[in-house]
Amino acid sequence: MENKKVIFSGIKPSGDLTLGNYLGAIKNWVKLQDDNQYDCFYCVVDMHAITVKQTPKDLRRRTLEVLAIYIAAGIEPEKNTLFIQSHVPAHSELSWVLTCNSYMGELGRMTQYKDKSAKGGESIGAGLFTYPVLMASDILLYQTELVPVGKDQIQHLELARDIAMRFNNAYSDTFKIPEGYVNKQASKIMDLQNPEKKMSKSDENPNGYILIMDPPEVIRKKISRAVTDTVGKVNYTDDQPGIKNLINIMGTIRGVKPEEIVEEYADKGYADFKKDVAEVIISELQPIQERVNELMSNKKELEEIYKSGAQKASYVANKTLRKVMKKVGFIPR
Ligand code: AQP
Repeated sequence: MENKKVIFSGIKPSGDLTLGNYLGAIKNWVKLQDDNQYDCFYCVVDMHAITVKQTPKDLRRRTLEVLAIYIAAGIEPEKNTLFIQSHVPAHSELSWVLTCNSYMGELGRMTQYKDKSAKGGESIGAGLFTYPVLMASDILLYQTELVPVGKDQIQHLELARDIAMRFNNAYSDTFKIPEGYVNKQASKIMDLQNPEKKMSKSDENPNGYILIMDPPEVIRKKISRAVTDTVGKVNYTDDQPGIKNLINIMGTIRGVKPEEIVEEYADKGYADFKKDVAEVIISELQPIQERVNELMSNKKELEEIYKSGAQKASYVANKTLRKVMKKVGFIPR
């Protein structure tokens, strides 16, 4: 345990999880666990979810469902620390200290803030602006070395690094400087209706995403409706972004390179290709869905997992927090 590198990652329960979350994040985590060289902390970041308005009942269900999906996808609670962010108060405590060590300018440059605030008009929550600092706190509390993320989160990770280095320079070495870990082929799964934009769980058009819990007939329908092009040939190129995205999806699930798929479908049309893509997704997701439903029907098992996870996480997080508080000049409790 002592010599293992620390990994931290999380997903916010702001909507039902998509295939993008699964292939860009969770599937990677499972692989990392099998490497057996890492000490992994996987969190359901419910405090991030409330940066946009949530219905409390849905947030409660989704928080547990995200945890159930982690476990169903193969992340073993015995080998990893699985917990809910709001159960470890150190996250919000460190976040305040780091907010006071961050600049308006750097936070204002975050693309996700710019995108989301552009849609928000007059009533943009301040949490949307400061959320990358909370994410930095999540990562830095565990002396994380590696953060498996999709491409969309790289900018936030860079910010976490900047904040950590600034703090270390001002107060002496406190935080490890984290690195990103991106799975190239699944780094950005795109929207099925608009393949120029990433697949997102909070999208208004449900045809743009596949949910991890979507039933087979819905998956078939969504894939058959996915936007393609008029070329009519399965090529892996930026000129055919819809097809490229479907190749990435199929390739990531099957663990094969895009070129192999292009070769396989050289003599086939889009209809055949799409049919197979749908079936590959369905066979990947079906066992996960069954296990999620099992876990959600008996919450006791989940409760034991998140409670013991929060205890383990708090122990590690509080060690870092105590150092930080001492260094900035707070009186020890
Ligand atoms: N389309 C995607 N392709 C690859 N990876 C993705 N991730 C999200 N979408 C894709 C990765 O999933 C992890 C958790 O993300 P998150 O839910 O905490 O935040 P997000 O990136 O903002 O995800 P969404 O689905 O777009 O949520 P909303 O719509 O609520 O903002 C991260 O590792 C992310 O890279």
